[in-house]
Amino acid sequence: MRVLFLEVDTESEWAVASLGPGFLAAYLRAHGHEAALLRVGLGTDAPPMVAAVREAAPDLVGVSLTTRQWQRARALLGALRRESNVPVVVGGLHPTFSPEDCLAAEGVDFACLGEGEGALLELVQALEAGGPWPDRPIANIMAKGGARPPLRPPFAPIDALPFTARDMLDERWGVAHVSTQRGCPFPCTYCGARMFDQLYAEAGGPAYGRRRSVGNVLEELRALRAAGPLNYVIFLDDTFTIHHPWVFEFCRAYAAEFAIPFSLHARVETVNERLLGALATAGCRHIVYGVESGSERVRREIMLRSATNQRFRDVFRWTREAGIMATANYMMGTPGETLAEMEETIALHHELQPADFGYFVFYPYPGTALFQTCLEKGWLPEDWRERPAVHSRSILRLPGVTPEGIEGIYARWTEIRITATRKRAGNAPDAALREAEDGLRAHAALG
Ligand code: B12
Ligand code: SF4
Repeated sequence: MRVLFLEVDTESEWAVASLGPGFLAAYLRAHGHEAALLRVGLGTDAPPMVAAVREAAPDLVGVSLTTRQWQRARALLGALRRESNVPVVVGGLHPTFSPEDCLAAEGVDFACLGEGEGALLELVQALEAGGPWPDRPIANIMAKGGARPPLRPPFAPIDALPFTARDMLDERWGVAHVSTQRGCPFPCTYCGARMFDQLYAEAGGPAYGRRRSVGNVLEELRALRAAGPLNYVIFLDDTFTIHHPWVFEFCRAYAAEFAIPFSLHARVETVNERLLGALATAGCRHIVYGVESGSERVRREIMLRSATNQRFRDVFRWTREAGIMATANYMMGTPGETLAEMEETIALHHELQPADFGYFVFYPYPGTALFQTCLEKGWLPEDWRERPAVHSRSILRLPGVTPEGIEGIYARWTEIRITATRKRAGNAPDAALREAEDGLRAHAALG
């Protein structure tokens, strides 16, 4: 069977395509099926997208969706259904936690809840055989009008998964995106990623968290180098530094074979000076840390993150001293956070002095604990499903804080970003600087 994955872009700049289909395509191909990618760039309207799908003549269309991608995908899939009856399955974070919403939309036939490899293969096999049949539910696959399906156990052993199908990711410049683990054990209340862990925990089966062996990861990197060029590796794991024995083993083995710089995501509680030193020696050049708030109260009481501000100061200093660039990500407008506490985040940023930073207005992702709070307290507007999931404006009606107040803080961050860019640009000509600043403001407005 031929499966066509649509990548529904929501960003104006180029970004790697979703990782999920990279894994799914590899698994389908290993079982004798065909898979291809169609990227629906921002400039592509429904008619050319529909024409491209028809030309590819798939037997099934698959779409990986975050909440941000869902709105555009819904319009595109509706347009596709008006021209073609090809079955459509959606999967990923958004369909997992909003399957009913997805299935209520025109043009969506199936939603995959949780991990997709085994489920999609079984769906493909059932479609080939003339199904699927209402009396034979496929674990993880919910059909339009159907009941919630049972969950299959997480894929095991994880090393048995075929390596990511690189042609599905649209990678460029010899930069490879590698995933070494699934799941995150932390309880952050705003985070969609950890909800997979909770979903599987509630189902009562084996835990969702798994990590590939160091040997298996290196084997994939060797294959990537052989297919070349391999200039940089981005580890996209939620928290690369969770299990120290694994990280040290990886550093030793990677350093012995590869002289290729790499980056990763970490949490300040999971690193120390020794670990950062080992990562730097192995080639780590960049770590992205979620700081989120400069208020210890907000982190502790609203986000369930207990690290102190001193821990952040120490870790950012150690990272710099190890010769690794640190990026900090900040969030503003979480439910219960005051404007004064949002100011504390700006103050902490000036202390941490990260090499780069990202700033986002809080959006309540379905499935998360904070989404539930917002729903129960009536802070979500009635039409929240119709509003774009962006990170430049708050969609919430929060007590004590106005959307304008949060927008004011967001604008401050944009100015801090512009000042930082100016400082970095040094003697660049005025016109080039103004162009860069306009670009930053436009990007900030998009969120
Ligand atoms: C890598 C990554 C990116 C990459 C690639 C995007 C991607 N979707 O892979 C980039 C850098 C582009 C990115 C950007 C953003 N991201 Co991001 N990203 C991640 C991250 C860290 C890892 C994803 C990953 O590696 N998955 C590995 C694969 C194997 O897992 P998977 O995606 O869940 O796929 C499995 C199943 O879901 C299922 N499945 C997935 N797709 C499909 C499709 C079909 C047809 C089927 C049947 C099954 C299926 O099968 C797969 C294999 O088992 C996740 C966190 C996480 N752990 O999910 C955040 C995450 C997905 N990102 C998130 C966000 C918010 C963003 C941004 C909005 C950030 C920002 N503020 O700018 C942007 C916007 C992206 C967009 N267009 O929507 C949120 C999404 C929350 C939500 N509910 O929507 C997450 C969950 C982070 C979080 N902590 O909350 N991101
Ligand atoms: S550490 Fe990161 S991935 Fe893990 S639950 Fe917190 S925000 Fe999510």
